[in-house]
Amino acid sequence: MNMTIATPEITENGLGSLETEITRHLNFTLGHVAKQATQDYLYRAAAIAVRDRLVANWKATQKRIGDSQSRQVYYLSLEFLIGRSFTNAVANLGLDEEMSNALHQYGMALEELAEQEHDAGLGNGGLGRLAACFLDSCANLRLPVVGYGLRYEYGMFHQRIESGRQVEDPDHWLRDGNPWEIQRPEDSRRVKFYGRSELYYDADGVHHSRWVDTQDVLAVPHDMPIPGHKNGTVNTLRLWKSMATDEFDLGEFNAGGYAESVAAKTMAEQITMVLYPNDASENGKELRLKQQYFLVSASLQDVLAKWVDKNGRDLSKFGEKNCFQLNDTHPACAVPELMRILMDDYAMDWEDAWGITTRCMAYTNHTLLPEALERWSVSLFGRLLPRLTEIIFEINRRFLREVEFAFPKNPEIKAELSIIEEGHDPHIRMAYLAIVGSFSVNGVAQLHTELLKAGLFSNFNQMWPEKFNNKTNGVTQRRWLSHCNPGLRRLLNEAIGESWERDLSQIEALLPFAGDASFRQRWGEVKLANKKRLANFVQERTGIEFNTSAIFDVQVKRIHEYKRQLLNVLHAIHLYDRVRRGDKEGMVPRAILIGGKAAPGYHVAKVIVKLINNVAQIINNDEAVGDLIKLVFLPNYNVSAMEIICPGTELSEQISTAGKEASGTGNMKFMMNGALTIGTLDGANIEIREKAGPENFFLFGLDAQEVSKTRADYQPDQIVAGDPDIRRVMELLESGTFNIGEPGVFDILIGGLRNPADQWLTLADLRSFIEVQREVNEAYKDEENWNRMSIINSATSGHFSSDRTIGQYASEIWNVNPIE
Ligand code: 26Q
Repeated sequence: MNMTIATPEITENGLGSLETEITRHLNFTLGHVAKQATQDYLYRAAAIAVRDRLVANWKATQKRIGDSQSRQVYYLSLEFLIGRSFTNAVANLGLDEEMSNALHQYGMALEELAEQEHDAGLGNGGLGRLAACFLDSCANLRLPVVGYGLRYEYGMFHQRIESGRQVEDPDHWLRDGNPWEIQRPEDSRRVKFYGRSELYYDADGVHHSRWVDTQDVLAVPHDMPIPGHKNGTVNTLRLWKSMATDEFDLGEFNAGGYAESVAAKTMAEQITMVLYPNDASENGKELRLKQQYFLVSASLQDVLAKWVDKNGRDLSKFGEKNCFQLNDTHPACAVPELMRILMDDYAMDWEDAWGITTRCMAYTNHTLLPEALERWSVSLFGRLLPRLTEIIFEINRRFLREVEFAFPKNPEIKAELSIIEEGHDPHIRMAYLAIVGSFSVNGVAQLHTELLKAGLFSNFNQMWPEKFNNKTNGVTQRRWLSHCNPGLRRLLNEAIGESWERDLSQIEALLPFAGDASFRQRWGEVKLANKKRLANFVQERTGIEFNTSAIFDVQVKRIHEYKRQLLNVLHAIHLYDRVRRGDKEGMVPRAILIGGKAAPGYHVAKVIVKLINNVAQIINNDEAVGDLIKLVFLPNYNVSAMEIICPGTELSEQISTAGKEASGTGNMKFMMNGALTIGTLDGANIEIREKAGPENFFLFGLDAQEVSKTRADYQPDQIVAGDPDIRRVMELLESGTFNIGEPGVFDILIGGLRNPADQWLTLADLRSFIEVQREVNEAYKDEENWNRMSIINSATSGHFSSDRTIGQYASEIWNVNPIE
């Protein structure tokens, strides 16, 4: 190894060159012999060296924000699906070259070292990744936004496939330490649980409530730096870890002996132990509610304590100077919790407290599935959070008076709109609580917002139309184009300059190049290189070889019935059936990739995973098929996998039942990287098609209105009987071709497809899907035109940058400006 260690040169921030600093951290911080550094130690030393560079900017950013009189924003989320941080930080600091050179001294390439980092998988899917993209954009736009979340010891589970079935393993991502976090015990907060609420009179004879006999848990913050792109800004993501208080063992837990009471601390420490892996259904577990309240209470106390440090106990301007964005209803306890703190800890009266609360809370909804709306049983809630429950009942009492006034002729509406769903086991409707307590309620794509206003929340929209607004999602082009697709980045920079990295609307300048034959060819070469990279990745993970001249046809997302991975499999079976019948004239080879995790308790989703694997097994091993069709289920789809997948994808499958996918964000990542979309008129697909132009988008299936109408009289058996292609697909499925020796394993899926009450109308869209897939096949043969369409998709993706989305949150909801 070439070990010329540079002479220590001190830069203006007091740090030596990266090379010097890496060596120093290897020797002193990590106590290692630098010359024998393993990849793992080298990664850690390099990461700490980068973190040191961030710290100066981090402090300066905090100071600038503190000195400004700006409103501050807090993004409250149970999930931040960050992925890796190393390359992101290096690129944002403009250190790529210096880092590459420094690592070269150790015989290591930057990309290779970056592989050492474990993904921070602190989220399920779209909602969690959106939070991470938003933080990136806030830092890029220099906005005073802090993320608040939980520091789960175990993130999203690791998925393995065994005999075609999903197996979950815990993800202990912190095992080797986390170089990106700084623990700040001095900012710890105390969070109360259980106990009871009691009334008392103060010295002036005024009565108040207080929450007593509680079991308290400590919240210890761990801060992660969120760097902006070459702009000196470093914002903060503050993640709370739960710890037992010192007196914890003195409570009711010391009935046993000393050792038993120390061991009882685990109750407190469990709160942030693990991320719940459900992404679309409420589960009503007490631990989940503890997590939600723990996040909310610690974060609100944190903000208030800092306010009091700076401004004293005058809270009259608190509402005007602070804003909390609630990422779905998961942190909706923030509404009653802020009321509690203002009234019980700061002796404010109800009206003033309510005025402040409703000035600073804003709620984002991410779902159209009624079964996914969070509800908590009043009895569970009341036991865990008695004082909050009282406050929620009072919020509801006052709200229902307003309802009565707004709808005098409709007495039933009170029960419909009540925050408390009555019945023998009453429940709290968290979405209603969030709407009543917020000044803004937004959906995440145009269609989604319209459907919310007309459907789930129509009565609220009638009462308060001014609250409702749309913020179509976006993704950060810095991770999802610049970082993950260096080949395309270089081509773009050469053609149109670098400004798109900070402002994606500039990518429109690419449009004229769609007409340039030599550019199209280079575009195609970059795509081919990315397909090779993806094919290698697939081969390493699954052993299956993709033919790089095949259409790379990809569907990666959580497994859910409404996302219709099943429809995709039915199409694969149809292609297989055609090949077996010898009907393969003009068929272009296809490499179909499907990936995603099923919630461990979601039985049907797990059977879908099994079906994909079994069908793949048959198709991939049939000699008659050869290279014409390959089908792969890619295990453990996550952020880092997507960074390899989306640059190599040519066809992006966005095939949900119309009216069910709130937005989708994978669709945007694929578009930026030049994939064409095959999709329904659902979520942000509609806006993608509008921007790209209908001629550059493969549309199929029923729209949301037609879906509603079709449900009334849906007869899937007739569809099967009347369509020979579909009949053969169902025959293959029903004859057990894909489950030899495993009788009945797919009955639940077959029964669903043939059920007139099938919510997802899979067979209703299959014919149209097959037709449009044929158009894809034909279009792909015209390589020039395919590349032209691909360029147009990238060139018109500017709207789907999270910078645009965050710009709209800042001006239309938060009322904040960049800190200069
Ligand atoms: C709720 C209660 C208990 C346990 C877990 C949950 C839970 C956790 C995560 C419920 C839902 C989620 C995640 C939802 C989600 O990711 N929704 C997606 O949000 C994206 C960003 O807005 C949209 O693009 C997708 O359309 C939407 O499905």
